[in-house]
Amino acid sequence: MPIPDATQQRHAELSRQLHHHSYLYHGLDAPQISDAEYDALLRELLALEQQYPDLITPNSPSQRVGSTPLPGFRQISHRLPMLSLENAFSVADLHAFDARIRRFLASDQPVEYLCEMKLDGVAIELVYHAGRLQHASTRGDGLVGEDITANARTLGAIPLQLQHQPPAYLEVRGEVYMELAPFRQLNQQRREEGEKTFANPRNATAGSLRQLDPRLTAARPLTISCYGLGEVEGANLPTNQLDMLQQLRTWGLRVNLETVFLAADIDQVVQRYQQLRAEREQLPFEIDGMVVKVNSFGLQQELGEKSRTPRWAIACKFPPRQQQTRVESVRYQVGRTGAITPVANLEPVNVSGVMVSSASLHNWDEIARLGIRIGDTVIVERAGDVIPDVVKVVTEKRTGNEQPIPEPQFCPACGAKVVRGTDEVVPRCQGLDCPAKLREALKHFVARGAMDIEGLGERLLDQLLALGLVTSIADLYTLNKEDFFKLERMGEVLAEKLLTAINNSRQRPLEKLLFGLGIRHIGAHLAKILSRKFGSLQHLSKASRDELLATHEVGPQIADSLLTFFSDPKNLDLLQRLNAAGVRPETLQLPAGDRLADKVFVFTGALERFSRSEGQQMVEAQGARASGSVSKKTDFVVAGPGAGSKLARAEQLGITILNEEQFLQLLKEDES
Ligand code: JCF
Repeated sequence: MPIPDATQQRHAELSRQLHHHSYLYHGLDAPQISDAEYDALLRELLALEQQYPDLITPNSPSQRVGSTPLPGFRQISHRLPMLSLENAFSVADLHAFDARIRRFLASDQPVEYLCEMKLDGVAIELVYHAGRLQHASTRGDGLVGEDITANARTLGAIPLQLQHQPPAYLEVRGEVYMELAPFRQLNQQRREEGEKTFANPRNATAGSLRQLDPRLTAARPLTISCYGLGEVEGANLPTNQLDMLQQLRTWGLRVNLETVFLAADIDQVVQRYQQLRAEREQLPFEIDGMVVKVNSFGLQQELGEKSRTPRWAIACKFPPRQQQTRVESVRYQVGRTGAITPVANLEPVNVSGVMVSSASLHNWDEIARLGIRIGDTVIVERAGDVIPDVVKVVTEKRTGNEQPIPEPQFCPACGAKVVRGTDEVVPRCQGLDCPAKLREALKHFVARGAMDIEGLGERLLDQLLALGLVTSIADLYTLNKEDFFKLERMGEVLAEKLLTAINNSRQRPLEKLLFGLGIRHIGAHLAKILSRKFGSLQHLSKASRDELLATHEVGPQIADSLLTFFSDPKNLDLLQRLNAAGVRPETLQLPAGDRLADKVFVFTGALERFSRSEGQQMVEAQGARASGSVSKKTDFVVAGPGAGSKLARAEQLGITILNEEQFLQLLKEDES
């Protein structure tokens, strides 16, 4: 289908604007438009590309969402080896580094160094042809890495298009990493959905970049900071490291420029190192040291390289945030789903400024892997997550009196039997009225992201539980002022506030309630998908396994979890009680016939009665979806004049084809 000139121009203009605003946001941390305005531009671009798929290029701003999964990663050779850095571990090592350099240069002048934070992530190389992203690869062994181009394209912080006269050919190196707050959030979400958590942000980053399905990478909060060059053609390069970093930023690449420090001599390097060690605890991301580079490219060239490391740079590592301490005992924590997690009670120890007195042992596989016993001396480490980890047992310190960590047979909170399924790594409490499960379920229910009952924190919940005022989630909605007055330090104003907050939660959207119920594997994201599709708890609770499985992103594990939840009389009773207490989430009105629910529509050709995005809104309002391409999964193709390849493909596959008139008629019938 020929693309009208005006459309092509508009598409180019939208691409330009989106690339530019992405650069302002990610590259400069200085957005000039709101997220909503950005989304509006992006949606307009997506609509054009849906109409004219030929507009889609690999570097279109639309491609951030991730393309289709890969069968595997190809290998890519780096034109110039990606060097690693030699390590220094002390101030003495830094002085030795400086002395070696001055000896090599036969110089008695001080050498100027650039100090950068050493980010703890994954090193990658980006290749740009004429300013357009061509390839991205991991460092690998330094000579050959893996082609992660499709995944790299999903990172907002990696420009798809460079700005301001980029070179004809540019290889740039940087560190991909994840900040601590999104890392903790990601782990929290994985815990909620019953998935394994990541040990630290670096593992989370590596795991995210190695996804074969780029759409999964797109959902991970990754960013990058660039720090070096590979081969470059067609540009006059700056003459030192600092100016080079500045140049990279001008081209649109993300550089942590604010944290680099230009040191006039090695003494200033040492000062900066001490300073950074202290600042480390306050940073929003993990660093494991400081990189020191001879600033002048001329001197760098003179110094050259050893086999795999440059002579002109060194990584001065920070001591790991580890300490030795002793496991005094083990306690068992009961989670919302009854999962019992072993936690080590430690002899309190200061780990680089933070007192640590317990560490999660995660599960019995982990206990077996580490071989931990009660009484053992262990190394604990703070590795990004809030709770520290035990990294190893100091077996040399064993006395012979250490005791194995027993797997509980009964729930520590309610005494009910616990059961560990064949493929599970933790036992679960089977008690129907376990107070620990109830406590965690309540905490989850009232939390932000769920029913968001402000002010009702852990301390108040514990008192409500202790006084027997709440024995089920539904009891929250029958509390009155007198009940609250029984709690410590409760006054008129606070009681009123809490009652209002509880009352306000009665009308939360369905997705919040569904998430708040804490059904296994149903995190916030799936709760949204399910509430869009089914519209009400009634519909969802009556859905068959096939109907559930026909839902976008719902697999057997999730379908079975929902079926189990809705077949338990206790849960049905809870829903009944919530309903009786006036908890009536806003629900979407699904058409009576429901014929269009989850059907897939493709719009093609020049539509005259409505725009593509209006068409999309119309079908989504009826629980259906719009897609950009025709496949076996397509139910209807709505074709306007001039429809081409998509129409042909639909005919080939025997898909129902509608003109605009027929489409509008279909929607109308469904509403009646
Ligand atoms: O932040 C880092 N992890 C980092 C690694 C920073 C640098 O400036 C590096 C590096 C690895 C090699 N520079 C080289 C040459």
